[in-house]
Amino acid sequence: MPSERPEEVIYAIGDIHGCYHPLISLMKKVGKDLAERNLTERPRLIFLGDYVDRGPQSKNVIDFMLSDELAPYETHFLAGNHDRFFRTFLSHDFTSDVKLRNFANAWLGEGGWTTMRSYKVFPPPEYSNGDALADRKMMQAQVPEAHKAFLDNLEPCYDSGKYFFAHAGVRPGVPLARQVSKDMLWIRDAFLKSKEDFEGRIVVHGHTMTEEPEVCPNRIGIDTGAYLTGRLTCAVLGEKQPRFIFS
Ligand SMILES: [Mn+2]
Repeated sequence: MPSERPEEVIYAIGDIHGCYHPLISLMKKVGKDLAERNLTERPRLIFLGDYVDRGPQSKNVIDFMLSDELAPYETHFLAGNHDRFFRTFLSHDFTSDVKLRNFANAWLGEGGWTTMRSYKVFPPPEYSNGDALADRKMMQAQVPEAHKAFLDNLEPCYDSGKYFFAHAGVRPGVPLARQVSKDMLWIRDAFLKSKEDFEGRIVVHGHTMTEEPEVCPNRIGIDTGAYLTGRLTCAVLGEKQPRFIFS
């Protein structure tokens, strides 16, 4: 259900992908932006998912999400497709070693090896035998319980009433209340090319990289490819026009 609260300000941050230093730099600037305001309540801070993979410091990024640094904000942590890869590798009940291996190799190909290394597990370029099982056991031992709980508790979306936040976007033609996780984690062209009015909401998303934040009538994309560019983006919403803060 949409929240009925006045929207003084909402900060939304795109795909972090293990880029801890850009995250720290960005959060300092967001903190300064917040200090310059006179808000009557804690502002909302929405993370659009993809905390892990590709960049070097996934573990530090999740530590930061669990730290007191975020106390000034009402936080909402959305799930990204990469966070789902990580959680599945850790805890899915694979029915055979081959299925685990195939999944592990798919995750390695998506940059999962950087996440494993950040937890001090060092996978081969590709699994060919029972090694995936051994590495999974090591990861299960190395990843703190609080990190597992963080992955388990990620939200699929957040609806502020004026904005609808989801990692990848939404499926056109489907009511917002009936969107499914698979679309909100993975969708690209069908959403990106859509001119649909999404029940009056502007959909705020990451997942698909653009050089600059992309502001359309029905959506705002803020994945500026931090792991390639070092540039992490925060959208500042709730004023007349969206604004952006960069790391
Ligand atoms: Mn991503």
